Amino acid sequence: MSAQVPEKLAILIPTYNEGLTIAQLLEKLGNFRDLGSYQFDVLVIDDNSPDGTAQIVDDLQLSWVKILRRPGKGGLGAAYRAGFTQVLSINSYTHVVTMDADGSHRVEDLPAMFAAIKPGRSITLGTRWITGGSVVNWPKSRQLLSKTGTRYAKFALRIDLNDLTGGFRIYSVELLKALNLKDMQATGYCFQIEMAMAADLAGAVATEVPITFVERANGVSKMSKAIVIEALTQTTRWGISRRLRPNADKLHYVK
Ligand SMILES: Nc1nc2c(ncn2[C@@H]2O[C@H](COP(=O)(O)OP(=O)(O)O)[C@@H](O)[C@H]2O)c(=O)[nH]1
Ligand SMILES: [Mg+2]
Repeated sequence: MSAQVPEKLAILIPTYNEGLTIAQLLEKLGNFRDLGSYQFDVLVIDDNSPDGTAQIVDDLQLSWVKILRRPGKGGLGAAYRAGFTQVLSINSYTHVVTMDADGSHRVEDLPAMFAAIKPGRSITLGTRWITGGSVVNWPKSRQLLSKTGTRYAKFALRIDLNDLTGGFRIYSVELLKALNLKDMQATGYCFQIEMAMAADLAGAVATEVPITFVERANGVSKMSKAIVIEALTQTTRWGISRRLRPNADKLHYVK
């Protein structure tokens, strides 16, 4: 299947206390946008960050950047679902990119990801754990957690992908419109696993692109024990439910 050039993209960036990192990322995206090869807008989804992230973004006064202000910290999954709903209500996008605000997902990797997009229902996954992919400055403990998490999800959900917890992705709008986003359950980071599973149930073509993940130089990680426990519990539940009731699962996630 040949690749599809994205016509108009929305880039979603969830933020919680990313005042130290977001301006730098938007500057890089702005330079990339100025090259003119791709048309995109950015939606920052901020959970009322106490460090004033939303105000910092506002003050930059970039016409191509909008902010979705949410009342309080509600988790990554909830933030992304709200972001998807907002960009899908604007009928001009063909693809939606998701990326972290802290610089871990490199703008330099976007062209290769764009080039890999397949037509129709598609998900393009920035992947650390394949040949050509790598991580920089990530503690061994986090590497182990990420690799183990993916391995477990791969086994539990029977999805043959190599980075199920990563958040650097491109979804076709065609795929997102086919999903029951409002019926998704994940609050935290296991949202990434749930979306990969839903894409699989919707018959999406999945393409893995090797990326270099660079650990943040500023700000702090929002990863927590609660997020890990939710991921473990939910993945186990989804795995059991996929085995016991595969059709019910499909009806739950796919319109
Ligand atoms: N809006 C919103 N963003 C979040 C929340 N939790 C994490 N994020 C964002 O999700 C991205 C990944 O979080 P990060 O702390 O870097 O996680 P790590 O890379 O796994 O250590 C960053 O852009 C965070 O600001 C949340 O509850 N709400
Ligand atoms: Mg990070």
